[in-house]
Amino acid sequence: LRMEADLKHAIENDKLHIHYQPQFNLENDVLVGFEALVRWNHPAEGPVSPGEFIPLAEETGLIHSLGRWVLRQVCQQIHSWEQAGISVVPVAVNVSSLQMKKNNFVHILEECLNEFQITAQLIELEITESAVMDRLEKSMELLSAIRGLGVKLAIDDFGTGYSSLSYLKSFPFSKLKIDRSFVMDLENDENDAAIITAIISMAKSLGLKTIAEGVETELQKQFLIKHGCDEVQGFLMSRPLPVEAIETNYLSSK
Ligand code: G
Ligand code: G
Ligand code: MN
Ligand code: NA
Repeated sequence: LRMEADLKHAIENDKLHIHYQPQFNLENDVLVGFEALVRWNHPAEGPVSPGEFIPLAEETGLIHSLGRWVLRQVCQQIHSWEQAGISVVPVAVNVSSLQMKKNNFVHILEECLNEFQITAQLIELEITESAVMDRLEKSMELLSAIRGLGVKLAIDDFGTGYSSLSYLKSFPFSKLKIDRSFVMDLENDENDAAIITAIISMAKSLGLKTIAEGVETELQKQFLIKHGCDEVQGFLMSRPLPVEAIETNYLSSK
């Protein structure tokens, strides 16, 4: 109860912040995007993991105001980079299935884009398989509306849910994120290696880009290159970093 009140306070008083994790093209190591990951430094408890406070936010309904805060924060950041003449890459934002279930989601998204005059192509939403598969018809409507704004869509944590390929094909996704759990054991587990190669070739035939997350070793990276994965994200390249470090290490003026 205490944590719930504290989280609410943090959302309402801009006490959360965002770390950005770089994403790279596997062919040429060029920076292609960032994933926005929310962080909470509790005044008494210290850093609380999103693995803890996102579920809390989902249980308490705070996920709607938190999700909106993250989206606004990211749009504001992109706006401020553009104002400063910095070359910007697209930023991927995680969306909870509960946010998608609220019927004002597209409106909130549109509002954020307008408020900060963001080119829609600079925002990508990461949506989990299960969020889509749970309610196919509603999802199709919603995802089409989002795509209609020009915002890109990626399937997060792919391989952990139960996606039907025929539906995957009909939804307007442009990217598929191969879940970290398959990448992790790639070197020791033949099944995981086989699953990854299958996902990549399936994605290719469906016209989807692939990004592997949780890449921690050079061997994993080489495996992904060999099998035609498009992009990578993981500790091998960079941890999620605060804005200042992102600006110093990855961004430059036009
Ligand atoms: O950042 P970290 O690696 O600890 O993230 C843990 C989990 O929290 C991941 O599943 C990630 O998708 C989720 N997460 C991080 N930031 C956000 C966010 O802004 N919104 C939602 N819904 N989930 C997030
Ligand atoms: O569910 P989602 O894919 O959004 O979760 C992203 C989470 O993965 C974040 O918590 C992020 O900090 C974490 N992460 C990113 N790269 C790596 C990595 O290379 N190794 C591990 N163990 N975690 C990672
Ligand atoms: Mn994600
Ligand atoms: Na993921």
